Amino acid sequence: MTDKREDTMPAGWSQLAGFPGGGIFGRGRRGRLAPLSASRPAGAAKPPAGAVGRTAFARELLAGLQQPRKTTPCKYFYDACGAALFEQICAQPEYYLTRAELSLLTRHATRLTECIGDDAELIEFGASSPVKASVLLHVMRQPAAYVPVDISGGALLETAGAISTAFPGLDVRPLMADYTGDTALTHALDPKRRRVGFFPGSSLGNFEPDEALAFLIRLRKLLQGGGLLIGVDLVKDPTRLHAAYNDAAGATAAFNRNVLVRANRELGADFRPEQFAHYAFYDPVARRIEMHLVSLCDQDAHVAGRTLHFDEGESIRTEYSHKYTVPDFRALATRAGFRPRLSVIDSEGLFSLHWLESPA
Ligand code: AVI
Repeated sequence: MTDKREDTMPAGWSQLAGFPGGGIFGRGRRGRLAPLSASRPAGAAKPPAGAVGRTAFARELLAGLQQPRKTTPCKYFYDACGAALFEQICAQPEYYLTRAELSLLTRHATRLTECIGDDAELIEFGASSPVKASVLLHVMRQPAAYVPVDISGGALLETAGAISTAFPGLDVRPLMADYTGDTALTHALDPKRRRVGFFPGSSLGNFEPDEALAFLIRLRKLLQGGGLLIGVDLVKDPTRLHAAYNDAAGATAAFNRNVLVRANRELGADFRPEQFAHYAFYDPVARRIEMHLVSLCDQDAHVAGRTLHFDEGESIRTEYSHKYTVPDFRALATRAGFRPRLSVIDSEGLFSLHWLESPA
C-alpha cells in the first residue's frame, strides 16, 4: 500500500519550511490561503519537499538499528499509509482506547466546555483524524482557531479539510510538524489568544517517562494561561491490554511492519517485512506495552549504503505504550507545573481524560 501524498504539497496549500521535522501550511478564515509568513526565519531557503524528512529518517533509522539492542523511533510509523493503518487500528474491536475516549468527550462535554472557556485557540497535537476535535469544537464557545499539528502531511490536510467543511467560519491553520521535536510551534500561534492544547489518544504513553515529563513541561510553557486536555490510557487487566495490541484482523501487525515498508519506499532499503514477526506484549512491572519486530531468519538489509544484520530471533523494539493510574498521571502533570483540575474515567475504568491548567 503506498500513498504518494506524503511529503508533497497538495495543490492550493503552501509549505513554509526551515523547521526541524516539518513545515507550516496556512489557511486563513473562511478557507482563504494565508501563509504564515511570520513563522519562516528570515532568509531561510525553501528546501525541496520531503528532503529534510528523508535525511532525518535515514539518520535516525540507522542510529537505532546500529545499537546492540535495535530500535526504531515510533514517529516514523506515520507516513500516509501508517496514518491510515492507525485509523484501522482505532476501528478494531480490541482497541478500546478510541471509543472510550470519544465516549468521555461526549459525556463530559458540558464540564469540558466550562474548563476550556471562551474564545480559545485549540491546538491538537497528533491530528490524523478530525473526529475527536470536531466533538470538542461543537461544544466549545466561540473557538478562535483550530491548529492541527501532525507529522503526516496527507492525514493532516484531510483533518484540516474536514474541520473547515464542518465549521465554515473557523480559522483552521494546519501545521505539518514533528511535535515531539523542537519545532517552533509558537510561530504558528496567535500571541493574543488563550491557548488550549488537545493531546488525545494516550500518545503521551509513547514517550518514556523522562521524555513524557519533558514534553509536558514544554506544553505547559506553550499553553501558559490556558490549559491542556489530554487523554491517558489506564493500567488494567493485562489480557485486555495484550488483545488491544494484537488485534485479530492484523491491523496492528501491518502498522508495525509499516516502518520497514516505508524505509523501502522512501530510502530504497531492502527489508523483507514478511520476514519480521509482529510481537507485542504487556510488561506489568514497567506498566507498558512493548511492540517489537522479530526477525524470522538470519538476514541482511541495506539502508543508505549500510548493511544491517539480523540474527534469527533478534528483535527491533518499535514502540512503547506506557499506561498510567489516575494518581500517577496527575502527579506527573503536577511535576510538569500543571494544575490538574478535572479527571474523568469511563464506566469500565479503561481510559482517562484530564483537564490541566497551565498557570499564567
Ligand atoms: C498513537 N499511540 C497512542 C498508539 C498506542 O496505543 O500506543 C499507537 C499504537 N500502536 C499500536 N497500536 C496503536
